[in-house]
Amino acid sequence: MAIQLYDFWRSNAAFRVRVALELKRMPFEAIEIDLLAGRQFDPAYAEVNPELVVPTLVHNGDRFSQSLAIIEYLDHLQPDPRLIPLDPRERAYAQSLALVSIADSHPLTAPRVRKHLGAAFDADAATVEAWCRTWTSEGLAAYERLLAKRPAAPFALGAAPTIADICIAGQIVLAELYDAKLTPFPNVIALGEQCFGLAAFAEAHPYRQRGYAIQH
Ligand SMILES: N[C@@H](CCC(=O)N[C@@H](CS)C(=O)NCC(=O)O)C(=O)O
Repeated sequence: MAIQLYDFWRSNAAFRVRVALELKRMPFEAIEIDLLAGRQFDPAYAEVNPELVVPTLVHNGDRFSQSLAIIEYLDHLQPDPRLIPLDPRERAYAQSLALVSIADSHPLTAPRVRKHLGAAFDADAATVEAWCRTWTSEGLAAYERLLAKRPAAPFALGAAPTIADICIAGQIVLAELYDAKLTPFPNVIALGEQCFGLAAFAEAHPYRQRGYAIQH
């Protein structure tokens, strides 16, 4: 089963897919698209993903984008462990947690947004960092309130990690990248310890990627 992943060490959306592939023990070839160097705008990559973002997953010649859709496809290919539950209520809950980061918080800190803040509003690097810290912290605060309502046991939906944990772990990674404080969010910290205690999460962390080692 040949899988390629257009990937970048710093990409939070790619992190989600890396964790899913690791949890499912599905080998893949990573192809780096250096977002910091603007390689997502290369015409060759526009052919691969017309949205000009990573990740893109290629399986047997078919291309898939959007981390949530990719993970649903991986659940179809390799249902064990399932990352998006089949039970309708649990499925809705898992996806509602996932979308706090995927749809509401993380997009506000994407490279295209950071670039636009500088180009259109003269925001300097420190202002852009502060912007990213604010929206990352807002996402973490939402997760903290949600986890207080339904405590993790030990993962968000129970015994095993799902898409919800992947996205909350991704939000923790964003906090590291933007130096956002985690201390106000004890439920998030506890869940993060469970997640990054697993090799699949630890291996997928941005700082463990080859591209990070090369650029630092
Ligand atoms: N909702 C998308 C997010 C895709 C996305 O925005 N990816 C970022 C990296 S995390 C990207 O490639 N951004 C390029 C840019 O903003 O120019 C997903 O979950 O896959």
